[in-house]
Amino acid sequence: MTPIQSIEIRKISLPYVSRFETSFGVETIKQALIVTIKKDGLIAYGECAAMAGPWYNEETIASAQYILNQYLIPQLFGNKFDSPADFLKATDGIRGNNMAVATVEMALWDLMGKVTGKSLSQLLGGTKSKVQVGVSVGIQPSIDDLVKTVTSYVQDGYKRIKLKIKPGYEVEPVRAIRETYPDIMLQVDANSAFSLEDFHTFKQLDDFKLLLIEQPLAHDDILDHAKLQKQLSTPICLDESIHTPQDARKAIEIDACRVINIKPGRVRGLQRSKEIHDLCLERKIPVWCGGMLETGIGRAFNVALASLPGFVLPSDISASRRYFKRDIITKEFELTTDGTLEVPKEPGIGVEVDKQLLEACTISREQFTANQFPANQ
Ligand code: OSB
Ligand code: MG
Repeated sequence: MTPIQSIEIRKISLPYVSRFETSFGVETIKQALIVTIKKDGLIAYGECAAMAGPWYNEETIASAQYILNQYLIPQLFGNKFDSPADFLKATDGIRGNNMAVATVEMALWDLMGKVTGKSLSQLLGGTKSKVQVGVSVGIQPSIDDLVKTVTSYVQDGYKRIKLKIKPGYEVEPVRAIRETYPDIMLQVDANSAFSLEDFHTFKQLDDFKLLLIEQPLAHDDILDHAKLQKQLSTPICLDESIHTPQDARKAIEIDACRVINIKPGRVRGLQRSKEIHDLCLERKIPVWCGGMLETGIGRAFNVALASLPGFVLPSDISASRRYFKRDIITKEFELTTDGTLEVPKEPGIGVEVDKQLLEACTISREQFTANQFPANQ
């Protein structure tokens, strides 16, 4: 590959259409890093999944920015990587910081798609032209509000609903939605807010025909999840606890989960996402693609990933308008009548970035060029 011309990291800020409350806090504005890599007249994009603060995992926008500036960008200019896999290999010495690494790894996948004229789905071995999706519903001020919110999503055409739960807000919300929608695909996500002492709550949730219970216990635990899974018939799905294919293997081996949520940012990018997918397919563990309330750029990567055959459960990838008044891509993701999103067919991420809007929501930027790293040339 010829060398990279320039890299830009911008911080963006884009208000959500509605507040999003989870067991760890409330989000009202999407803040993210968008990376652009220029090479041979092509522009490739990456979106960092880290949140503003270390609530979901240990990374933050600022920590990712630091790792990008200090380690990843110098490495990019120092090497002529032929593939995202080469880049990933070169980051072996960097422990953790998966979301920072994934930002560049994914931009390199976009670049590879644009260089070869192939869509991301094609490059990854996707088999589906549309992907089944659901909506993740934040904690609501009251059960009434919850029923109204869920109803509006059901009317939009969503076929699977995920309810965020926290201690004191679990059984009643689930009961209310089950009573209103006896047959809808329903699941819950605790974002690690409970412990084994809350066993009784999970025993109650076990009676509501839930598709799965996502990350009920600690973010760094798999042992207690295995203890809980043994006593529940509802599958446990791990999100926060899985950072690597090895984590996935260990969790499956001790039966800590029967489903895995794959988020490319959390697991260091698309290569590792695919490895976890392949492992789960082999072990007959269903997977689905999680979301981090991404902009259309991050969403395009998630949709491509979800087109792989093992993604048999609906993913947390909703239409653009569920998140933003106006998404930063020219053709927004829209929900089809069968509750799916179409997989882009154009090269790379297959969506065009609305440069004007991207510019308008940019609050700071840094530009890097090869001649800033003379030691690497
Ligand atoms: O746990 O899945 C999660 C958003 C931010 C952080 C963590 C999670 C989520 C979601 C949103 O559930 C899913 C989406 O992007 O629509
Ligand atoms: Mg989750």
